Amino acid sequence: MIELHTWMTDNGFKARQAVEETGLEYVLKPINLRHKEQFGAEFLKLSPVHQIPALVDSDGPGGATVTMFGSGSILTYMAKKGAPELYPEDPIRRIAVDNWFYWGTSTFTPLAQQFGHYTIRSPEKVPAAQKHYEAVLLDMLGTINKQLDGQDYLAGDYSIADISCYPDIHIHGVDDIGLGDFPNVSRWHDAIAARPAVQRAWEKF
Ligand SMILES: N[C@@H](CCC(=O)N[C@@H](CS)C(=O)NCC(=O)O)C(=O)O
Repeated sequence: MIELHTWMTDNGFKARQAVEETGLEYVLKPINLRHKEQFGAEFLKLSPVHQIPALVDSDGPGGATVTMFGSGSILTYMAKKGAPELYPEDPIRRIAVDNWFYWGTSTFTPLAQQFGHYTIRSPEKVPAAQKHYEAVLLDMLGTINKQLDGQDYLAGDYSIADISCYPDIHIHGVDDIGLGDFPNVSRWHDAIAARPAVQRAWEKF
C-alpha cells in the first residue's frame, strides 16, 4: 500500500500528480501545514526535515517498506514503479529529462516560492524583494517559453520534468503573473491541466 503524506502546496501537488499518473491505489494522509502538523513526531519519522510531501510504500523493492520525502525522490520513485514513460530509461532521453527535472526541483520552485512569499503572502512588504523575485520569475517563464518553442513538453514526451514545473506555473504563472506574454507556456500549461491524473491530483481535501 502506498501512503502519500501531503498538503495542498506546489511540492505536494507534484507528488500527488506523479502518484495519480501511475494509476496505483494510494491513501492520502493530509498533513495540515497551517496547523503545523509537519512537526508531529510520527510525521518527522518519515520526513526529518519537517516538510511535505512524504511517501510510504509497503511494497517497495524486494517487498520492503520504504519511506521517502521530497518531491524529487517521490517523482523518480513513482515513475520507475508505475509510470516508466515519465522517466525514460534510455540514457540520452533521461539526461534531457534530468536537466529540466532537477532545474524544476532545485531552482524554479524554490525561486517561485520566494516570489509567492514576498508578493502574495508576506504581510510585511519589502519592495526590493518583490521587485527582485518578480523579475526572477518573469525571467524563468521566458526561459521555459523558449524551451517550449516548437516542442510540446520540456524534455521530449510528457515527463517528471514537466510535473516538477507545473504546480508553480499553475499557481504563480496563471493566477498571479498571467501567461499572456508566454504563449508556449500557456499552451503547455493547458495541455497538462487537461490530463485526468492532474485534475484528480488537484482536488481539494
Ligand atoms: N525539496 C522539497 C521541498 C519541500 C517543501 O518545501 N515543503 C514545504 C511545502 S511546499 C513544507 O512542507 N514546508 C513546511 C516546513 O518547512 O515546515 C521538495 O521538492 O518537495
